Parts: sequence; structure tokens; C-alpha cells
Amino acid sequence: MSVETTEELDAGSSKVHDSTQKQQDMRLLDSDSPLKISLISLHGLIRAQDCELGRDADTGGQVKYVLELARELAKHPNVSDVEVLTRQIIDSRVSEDYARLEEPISENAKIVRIPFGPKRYLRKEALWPYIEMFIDQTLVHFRRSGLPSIIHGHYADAGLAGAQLARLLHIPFIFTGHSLGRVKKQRLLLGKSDPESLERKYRFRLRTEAEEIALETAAMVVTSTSQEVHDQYELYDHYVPGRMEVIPPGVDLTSFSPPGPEWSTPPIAGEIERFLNDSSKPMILTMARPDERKNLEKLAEVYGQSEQLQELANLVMVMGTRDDLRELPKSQRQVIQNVIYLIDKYDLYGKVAYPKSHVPRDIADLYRVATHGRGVFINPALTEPFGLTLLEAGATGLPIVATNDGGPRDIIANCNNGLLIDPLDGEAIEKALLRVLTEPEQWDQWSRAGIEGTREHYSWKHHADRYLRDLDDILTHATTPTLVERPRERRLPEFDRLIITDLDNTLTGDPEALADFNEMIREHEHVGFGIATGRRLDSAMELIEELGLPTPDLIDTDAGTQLHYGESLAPDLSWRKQIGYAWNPQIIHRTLDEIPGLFLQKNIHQSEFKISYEIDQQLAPSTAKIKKLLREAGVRAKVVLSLGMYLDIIPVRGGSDLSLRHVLWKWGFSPENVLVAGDSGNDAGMLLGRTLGVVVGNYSPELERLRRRPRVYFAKAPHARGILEGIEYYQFLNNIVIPNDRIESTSKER
Ligand code: UDP
Ligand code: LCN
Repeated sequence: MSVETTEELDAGSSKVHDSTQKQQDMRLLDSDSPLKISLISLHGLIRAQDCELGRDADTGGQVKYVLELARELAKHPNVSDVEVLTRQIIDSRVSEDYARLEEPISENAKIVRIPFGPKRYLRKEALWPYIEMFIDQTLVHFRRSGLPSIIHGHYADAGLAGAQLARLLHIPFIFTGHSLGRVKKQRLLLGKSDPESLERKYRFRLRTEAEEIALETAAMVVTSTSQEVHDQYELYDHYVPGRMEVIPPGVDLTSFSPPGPEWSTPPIAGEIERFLNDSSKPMILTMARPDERKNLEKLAEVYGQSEQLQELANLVMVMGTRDDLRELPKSQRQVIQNVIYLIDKYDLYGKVAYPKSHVPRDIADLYRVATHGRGVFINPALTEPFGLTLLEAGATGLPIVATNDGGPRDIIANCNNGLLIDPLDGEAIEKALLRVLTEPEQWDQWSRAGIEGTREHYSWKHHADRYLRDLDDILTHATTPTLVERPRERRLPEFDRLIITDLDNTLTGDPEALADFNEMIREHEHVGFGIATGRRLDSAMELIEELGLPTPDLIDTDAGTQLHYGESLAPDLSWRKQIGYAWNPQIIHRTLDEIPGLFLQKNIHQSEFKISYEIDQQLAPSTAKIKKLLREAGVRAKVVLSLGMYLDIIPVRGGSDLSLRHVLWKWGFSPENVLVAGDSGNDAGMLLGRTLGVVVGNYSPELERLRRRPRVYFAKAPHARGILEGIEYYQFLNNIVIPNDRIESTSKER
């Protein structure tokens, strides 16, 4: 898909995309400026060799996709390094390989495992509370190893993390969703699941918001099919077709090739034969992670209800590997148990094989066994963004029957190697399978077409060439990141600790405690003192003087949009340079001023990068709705609610989360040496991450959601006394201890 837009994009880049220019202008792809590419893929289990695909719901095609992309990009002469950033996992239930901090993939490509959150293996839905920690740890990694030229986030979790890093560091960002929350939810609801239990299980709200942020930030969205663009990404507020590039993945043709004349029965065939009365019958082969979306139960049911299918073929269901079924996470266990139940219900013993385990090299052999026996591959998923299994089957010469969605549609249109079905229509599934199994000439034609079509349309080399060409466009128009130089040794003079606290109701409210706090700051010369407040700079300085506070070494005002330092209030110039990005106060006023329940605050509360309303929550739309209104008006901005009554609209690159990280990055502070304290919604951003958070006892309800966060201590005492309690809790003035970290590694999250 080509793009005509010249719109400025986030991460300091604008993608002016013209195909002739594309070919000529290879500025950034010349060998003087080799590219360093950071691919982020956070969940599941990733290792360079013998990937455990299908092991659980988080170890599917994305893992293979990211590794093969890394390998291929690293082969390019203009790419110096590719790193896959993922999570370090230390857990006796999984291999020690996932604990290694670095692992080579190939020449110039490696996996870097970043420790964040609990050490144990977590399912992807449990990773959300730890994303800010990943961001902080990755900043440390970048500081050590240098900034990448591009950040590419895969799936919603890494989409959110990558987008935040890109915003902070002004590095262009690429996003690939792999599978989208809104689409999955829609499809599961069609199966009549209850929306609330779906939400509990899949955390769709968090996931789709993360996807929105990733889409909002991305200079390019790499999708695998055009249908994904039109019917799937289209469901999002930040759907900008101009930024979408359809670049399908490839398939490793050295592994996935048809059975040749020398072919002999591989060991995995024996594993399948154990289940079957007559293993000479053709196979109906399916292979998928045991995930509800893959609709495997439907296939078992269709086969169970069809005498004809049972007569003609065996059903072979490869649903990952397992040691002990009871130890699988609940949702995966349920899928497999349901299949076993259906085998029993329809008395399919001797007709259905569901091997307990396989090793990676068995996969290509399995397709070859099925091809050799003139069988068929089926993917009946409720939705399938791409479906690498279909390429694997096609490349091996096995005709396919696949769900009428995303990848399958494109694959069948390109390769003409099988039939599409409606995954909810049992009769249609049966009919399509019967057709493949009973029309031998057609079978030959589909088999040949799959072998040829996959070779013609799906190669990683082709993918990498297009990817790098598009990247070149993005980088050509990107501004140089303001923070590209390695950060200087911190200049916030002589401090090895920093306390940053909100002003109103956190520091203020208990004069006696405030006096104790002031004394503590004055007595500890190694501790820097910062204020982060929603107030304007002038009004914050007035209050600071009135309260007799020490002069802050750092003052972050106007809800994380203005940064100044020391006595002279020297502005942070690199912050100043980027904060106004995509800021459009006129449209915000036009969109929100007349909304019922929103009342503009007085002028003294308004500032250059902050529009503040008072909100009557009974009358006003929800914050989510307000965000939506802004998105619909084409505005990119953050919406922050505080004390249940103040609503600030600020630029996308503002907010105390980003301003705080900017300060730490710029001055080289380690987050463990920074204590942050707050009481209300506009402090939430800065309380997350690896810094040591303190929520004072008089906090407002917006912060309740931080309660289970690691490194956020909820003090019993209110106001400044609460901060002092937090200082004590972390032993912040001496040898810092972080009690909560111990809780992290022992609590049961799975
Ligand atoms: N796979 C596997 N063993 C299994 C199930 C799947 O090795 O039991 C592999 C399969 O060969 C393919 C990938 O996992 O390479 C699945 O990718 P696909 O894109 O089809 O689906 P996803 O899992 O990403 O939704
Ligand atoms: C996730 C999926 O569900 C598959 O359809 C894709 O093939 C895979 O990611 C790789 O993009």
C-alpha cells in the first residue's frame, strides 16, 4: 500500500512515502550509517534454537516471526545490529535458556533479555503492571549499549512499551499488532461468551488502549494482509491507513519442502500411528496453540458428527506440547479437555490423534506425512491475522482449508491452494474437507499451487527488503533525537538520591510534618529535592516560598509539561524543544469547551501546554469518552483526571511519567535512587516504573489502581508525614531496601 501523506508523525518522524523516491533515496541505507534495530516482543518464551512453539497460548507464530525477521534483517549489509528485547524469566518450570541475559541469534542479531517484574513465567495478560518497569530497565540497557535507530514493538504489550520509549527518546517507532484485541473480542462474543468474564480473562480494555497508543505513535504499522488493515485496524480510533504497510511474512523453505523421492517415514509418524486404527487413511491435520480463538473444539465436533469424514480420513490435532495436562494454564487446559471430551462423546477412539509432545523438527515432517498421504491442513480459527501454519502447509504441498479472515484470504488469493470456510458453519467445514479429500485432480492442482505460490509470494528476503526501504523513508524524514548523545554524568549537582514530590495535599496539609520534611532535606546534602505539580510554575514558586520550602533542585510543573532547574529556574531546553509536538489547543477547545459537565478553569490555571477543566462527573462523559472525542477530532493529546474534579489535557509527550523519565535519563539517575510521592491522578504516571513510589495516606481514589503495583508503597500517614513514612520504609537515606520486590517474586500470579 502506498502512502501520500506528509503528516508529521510521532517519534520525531514523518513518513513521506513515494515509491520512486523510495528507490532513489537510500540515504540511510548506505554503509556509512548502519542501522541498529530494536525489535521488542515481550511475552511467551523466546530462544534462538528449538523454539517451543505451541507450548502455551503465548508461544505462537509471533515468536517465529520476530526471530526470522531479526535473522533476515541482520543479513542486510546496511544493518549493523538487530536485537530482540524480551523478558528474562527465571523459573524452574521453564528452561534455563530463558534466564540468559543475552543469546546470539545469528551474526549481528541477538536476543537481549531484560529483567522486569517478577522473575517467574507470566502469561501475557499478567504483564500489564510491569510495562513501566520494562521501560526503565530498557533505558538502562540503551544507556549502556547506545540508542537504536528504530524501535519496533510486536503485539499490544510491546506496542505500548515501545511507543513510550520512542516518545521519550524521539526515535521512530514501528508497530505490528500480530493479533488485535478488538477483533478477538468481537469474534469471541459471536461465540456468545459473556463480556465480563472475557474481560477478566483477556484484559481487553488494557490491551486495546495499549494498541491505540502504539498506533498513535507509530510512523509505520507493518501488517501481514490488506484485510487486516481494512477490517481489523480499522476498528481503532488511531487508524491511519496512510501509515500502514502490508508486508507479508515469509516461510523458511529449507525446512518446509514437499516429501521428495528419497522421503522415508519420520519418527513423528510413529507417535501419530499409536492413536489410529488405520493409519493409511489420509490425515486432516490441524496445528495450533490451544487457544480459544483457534476454534479447535469446533473441528472435533464437525469430525465427530460426520460419518463421511470419519470414513475417509483420520483427524490429527497438534495442540502444542505438555507434560502434565493439569499443569497447563486454565484456559489452555480447557481447550484440550474439551477436545478430549468430544473425542469421548462421539466415540472417536482410533480415529483421532492428539500427540502429547513434539520437537521443533517434527513439525515439517508432520506436514510431509500429511502430504504424502494426500491429506488436508485445516485452520478453523475464529480470526487469523496471518497464520504461518498455512504457509508451512502450502510450502510442503498440503492443500489447505482455512478460516475466511485475514491471512488465509490473502494466502489463498495468492497461492490458490485450497478453500476458505466460515469457522462458525460446521456444514461448510465438512463440505470443504470432503472436497479436498475426494477430488484427486483438484488435490494435485492445489498441492502444486501451494508449493509454487508460497515460493513466489512469501519470502523473508522480500519482506526485509521492503521493510528496510520503508524504514529509510521514515528515517530520512526523522529529526535527530534530542537525547541521542550518551547522557552526561548527572549534573543535578552532587546528589546520589532524589526525592520528587507533588505539592498540594502531598507536601502540604500537615504543617508540622512539613517542617520535619524540610529539615530532613536540609540535613541531607546528598539528597536532591524536586517538586512535580499540576500548578503553573509561577503559582508553584509562590507556594514554595510561602511554605518556606528549600529551593527545589528540579521543578516539574503544569502537569508534567514544564521542567526547570535550581535557583535560577533554568529551563530544560531539550524538554522544551519536544513538548509541543502535535499540540493543538484550538481544536481541543473547539472539541471540549461546550461539552456538558466540563468547565474551563480560570486563566491563571491555564498554560501553554495544559488546558484545564473542572469536571462534574455526573454530567460529563467518561474520561474514555472524552479521549474518544479528541481522537475523533484528530487531536493527539493526553487526558488526565485528578481528585475526581480536575481534568487536564496535555501534549502526548507530556505528563509526569515522561517528564520524570526524561530527567532520570538526561541526568543519568538510576530509578532505584529516586523516591517519588503523590496523592492524586496526575501523579500516577510518575509513581509507576522502577522508581520508589510513595502514595500518601490521604490519596484520592484514582490511585487505588496502583495498590498492587510493585514499588508503590501506600503510606498510612497523610501528607508530608506519609512521605517521611515512605522514606523510612525504603530506608531511602541509608542503604535502600525495597521490601515489595520480595513480594513480587513469591506471589502467585498465574
Ligand atoms: N506450532 C508448533 N507446534 C504447535 C502449534 C503451532 O510448532 O503445536 C507452530 C506452527 O508451526 C507455526 C506457529 O507455531 O509456526 C503458529 O503460527 P500461526 O501464525 O499459524 O499462529 P499463531 O500461533 O501465531 O496464532
Ligand atoms: C499471531 C497470529 O495469530 C498469527 O495469525 C500470525 O501469523 C502471527 O502472529 C505472526 O504475525
